[in-house]
Amino acid sequence: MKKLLTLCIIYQHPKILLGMKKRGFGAGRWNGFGGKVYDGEVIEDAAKREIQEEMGIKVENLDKVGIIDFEFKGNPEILQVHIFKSDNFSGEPTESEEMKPQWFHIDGIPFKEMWPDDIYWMPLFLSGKRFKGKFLFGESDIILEQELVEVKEI
Ligand code: 6U4
Repeated sequence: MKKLLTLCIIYQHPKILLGMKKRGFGAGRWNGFGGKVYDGEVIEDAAKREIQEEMGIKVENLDKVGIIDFEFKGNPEILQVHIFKSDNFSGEPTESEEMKPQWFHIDGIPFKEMWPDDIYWMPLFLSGKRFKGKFLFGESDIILEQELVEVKEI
């Protein structure tokens, strides 16, 4: 079974906007903004909706830059995360019940407090590349297997 998720990172060079996830899946980690895609919802619309819900801003120009499949050993469910980039938005990033937004300089991205896969694909993200990948996590979210390739189109 495959579950579709979105993940959006606002990138205004030299800073990216991340959020501290306060509850739910990935709580306690800095992450991009996003969540589940509803049945019948266009993936990009789901990303916009989550950004609005999680920090009260509106984004228009989302660029899809990556797709990564995540699997947890012993669990047949695949989380397919569609990763988007945006360089502008309207409104003021505001803390919600789910996320606390914060800007980070790209030389100070808090990888130790992020999902362990982020350190692998973030350099591709920051250099404007597109990518596809697959990560298998074991206990304590240790990476057991990974594949990551740059692609021309997504
Ligand atoms: P609700 O329904 O709000 O309780 P929640 O458990 O908060 O859901 P969800 O599904 O809304 O979580 O969002 C999970 C978020 O985490 C999505 O933006 C995708 C992102 N995500 C999941 N696995 C990730 C991973 N390995 N690396 C990463 N982001 C990941 O950088």
